[in-house]
Amino acid sequence: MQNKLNKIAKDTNFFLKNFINKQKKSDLIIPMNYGLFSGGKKIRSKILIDVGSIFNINYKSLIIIGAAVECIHAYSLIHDDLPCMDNDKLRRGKPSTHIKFGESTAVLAGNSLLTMAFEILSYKNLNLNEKVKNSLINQISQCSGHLGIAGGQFLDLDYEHKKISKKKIIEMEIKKTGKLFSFCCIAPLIIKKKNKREIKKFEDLGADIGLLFQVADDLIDHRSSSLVAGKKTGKDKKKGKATLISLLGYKNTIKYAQNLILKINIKTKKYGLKSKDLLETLNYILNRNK
Ligand code: GRG
Repeated sequence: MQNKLNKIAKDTNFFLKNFINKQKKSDLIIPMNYGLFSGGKKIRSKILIDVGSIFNINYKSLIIIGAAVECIHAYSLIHDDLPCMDNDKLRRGKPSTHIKFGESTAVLAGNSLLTMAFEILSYKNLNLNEKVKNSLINQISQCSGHLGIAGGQFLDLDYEHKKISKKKIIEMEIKKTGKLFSFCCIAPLIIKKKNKREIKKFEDLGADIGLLFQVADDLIDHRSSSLVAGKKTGKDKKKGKATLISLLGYKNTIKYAQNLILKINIKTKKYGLKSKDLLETLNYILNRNK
């Protein structure tokens, strides 16, 4: 599994470096590169490639679409660490972007990575027809905006130090984290021009995977050390974050995550051997330590 992630990271970074190098230079390139290339597991790209392989999508196209996703993900991490959000000084074992370059630069580097995602999806070398590209841009925009990542982040901050129901915590985690996974799960079906019903099934699958990912992230915050995780741990409790652990307790949250994997396994059963890579990624997500 680690070899597969390393290959995806290498191919994605190769594409992104070339893409950025072809553009005119600016002072924001260094902080943007810092946020993009300071590590990162590339799990979202892996899910995109796993689902893409079920639908026989060309690897190069998936790497380019994944690069756009990684730009949005890097942007979300840069902004998440800002003092007005989660105020974290450490990310991927290194100083957060605003610690290294200052707050205003971090905000602008983040914004530039968001718009770069749209540039990548409309890139002429992405060998897809214009209608499909348009649809991908439309979907990734919806997943990132007020009904997706940004909206989920708002709820995450709003729920601090409040008693929040399980339903609302799940809804917040699906928006904050699940929506980008949903995009990764539906992009291959958009390319294959599948019908709305099938796309909805994969959107829901992505929400389950994203929820699993966020629950695993919360478990890491609860049990792991900063040295291993590469970011400050134990902070959810200190900040009064509304998580499933704060509501259900550690052991019940592990059970909840295991049930989620079972649910996803049932949903992907019909794809047989073709879903083997995806299932391998899910087990990695739950058992990772960073
Ligand atoms: C990005 C549209 C947009 C809005 C900004 C700040 C913000 C609003 C949203 C924050 C969303 C966020 C940080 C969610 C947490 C998701 C999460 C668990 C991130 C960690 O992902 P990993 O472990 O990171 O894949 P690596 O370092 O491996 O890339």
